[in-house]
Amino acid sequence: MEKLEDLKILAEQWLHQGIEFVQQVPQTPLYASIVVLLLTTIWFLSIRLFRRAKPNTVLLCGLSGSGKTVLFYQLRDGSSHQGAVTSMEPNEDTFVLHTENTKRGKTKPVHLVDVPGHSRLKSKLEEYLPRAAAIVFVVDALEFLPNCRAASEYLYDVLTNASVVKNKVPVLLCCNKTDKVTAHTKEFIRKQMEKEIEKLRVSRSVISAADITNDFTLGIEGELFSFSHCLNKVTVAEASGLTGETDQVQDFIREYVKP
Ligand SMILES: Nc1nc2c(ncn2[C@@H]2O[C@H](COP(=O)(O)OP(=O)(O)OP(=O)(O)O)[C@@H](O)[C@H]2O)c(=O)[nH]1
Ligand SMILES: [Mg+2]
Repeated sequence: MEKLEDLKILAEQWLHQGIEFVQQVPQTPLYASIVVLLLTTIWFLSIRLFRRAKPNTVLLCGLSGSGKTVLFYQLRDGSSHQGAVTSMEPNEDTFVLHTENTKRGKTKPVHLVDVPGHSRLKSKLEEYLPRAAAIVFVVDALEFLPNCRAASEYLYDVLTNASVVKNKVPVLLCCNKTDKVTAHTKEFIRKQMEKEIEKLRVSRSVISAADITNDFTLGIEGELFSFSHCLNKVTVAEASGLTGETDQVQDFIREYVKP
């Protein structure tokens, strides 16, 4: 009888130990799976948020009269809205590029901002630069030589802007108005502007020595300036906003604002 009692106690002890074991063992994987589930959810959510936050702002900038407003309407509506006057306010809109309207499938809208070239509105450009995913710097290829210095100074300011350097914002040097045979080629414009920026680099470093701060210095010390020395990618293209030859501009926009 006593033996039977002992056996009963032993069985009860085993049962208790078994229950404790069963309670302990499955809990570890349970916690682990909850943590894994939570982490995966956070990961997926952050990917979604990150994707949504990706900038889609493209800036059109350059001297007054270079053809930014005409280009803006050409990209949006497929027409040039002839008779554009000097813009006094930034012109901005979010849209799917006109040539993509007929395409099936997803096309991400682009937030395009045409920043007037008037010198009084320069502060406006500084407001938009930190938000830019890409910059189209428009140059008048017809009236290029008389404007070469001013255009190079403007481009120098863009390329040395703190947020442009920090975010490595890609820049397209868009040689516009190539519908006219007298327009300069993009190679000529690139070389002339590199030479002009080289001069500015030297003169501005002298000014900087007198304690006027420049955001950043451009190029490689001891070497003649070339756009390929910039930390951000600078490419050159030809376009005609007036006749709608904007393929290279659209390709550039789509490279940085993925459909
Ligand atoms: N031939 C030719 N003329 C153009 C082209 N694009 C613009 N123009 C002309 O250039 C002039 C200036 O064009 P806008 O688009 O107003 O110039 P903008 O860069 O917006 O100038 P701001 O607003 O003052 O900064 C207009 O008379 C246009 O008709 C082009 O591709 N070819
Ligand atoms: Mg304009």
